[in-house]
Amino acid sequence: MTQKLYIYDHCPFCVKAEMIFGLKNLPFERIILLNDDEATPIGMVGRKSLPILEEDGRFMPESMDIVTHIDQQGTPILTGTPNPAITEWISATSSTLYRLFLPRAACAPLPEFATTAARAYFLTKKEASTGPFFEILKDSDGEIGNLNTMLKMLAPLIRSPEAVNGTLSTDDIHLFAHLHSLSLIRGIVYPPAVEAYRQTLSRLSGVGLYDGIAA
Ligand SMILES: N[C@@H](CCC(=O)N[C@@H](CS)C(=O)NCC(=O)O)C(=O)O
Repeated sequence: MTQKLYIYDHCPFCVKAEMIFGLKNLPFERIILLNDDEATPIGMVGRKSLPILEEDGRFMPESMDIVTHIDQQGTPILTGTPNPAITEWISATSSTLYRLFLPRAACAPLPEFATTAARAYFLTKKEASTGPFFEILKDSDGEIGNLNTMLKMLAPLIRSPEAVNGTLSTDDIHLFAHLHSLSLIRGIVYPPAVEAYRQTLSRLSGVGLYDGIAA
């Protein structure tokens, strides 16, 4: 049985679902939808939201439901206890991260934006909540500086480059997805422990970082 995962490349929730396949070395078919394709996800699960897992003709939405479901195939690997400090760090950095991330994603050479209509759909939808991307991009040095300060606080929380708390847990799914989005932002400085962690998790999960296209 080949499991199909419908995703957008830039989507942090989709990264979470992809990670569990890579971490467990399980094969899956990676299907990237155009961002303005509403019919496909709505036809599958009744709403336009990815990721969606297709298994035996059945469809499962919700990234962490997919992670749990796939982790339960064979021997589970996300056995570590989460650390509330990681959740706090993620939530303290989320709004700045996504404010800086969305305008950069809108310009990035990603397959979900392969048509002008798909890219315009994303831009229009996201600008409606963030305000004009032009304003965000005009002056992001201060916010990048704040994220760099926060990364210095993350470094001592990383117990091992292979698992933030020493043993793989759902914290690794959430934290790496967050760092994956961050990798699209140029000017971010990774302390050595954070750099070792994000490179190792990228290798172990098979999810590439955006360093090469950071803007
Ligand atoms: N709770 C959902 C959230 C998924 C989600 O928000 N996906 C976004 C992409 S990052 C989406 O599909 N949005 C549709 C749209 O913006 O058109 C999950 O964890 O899977």
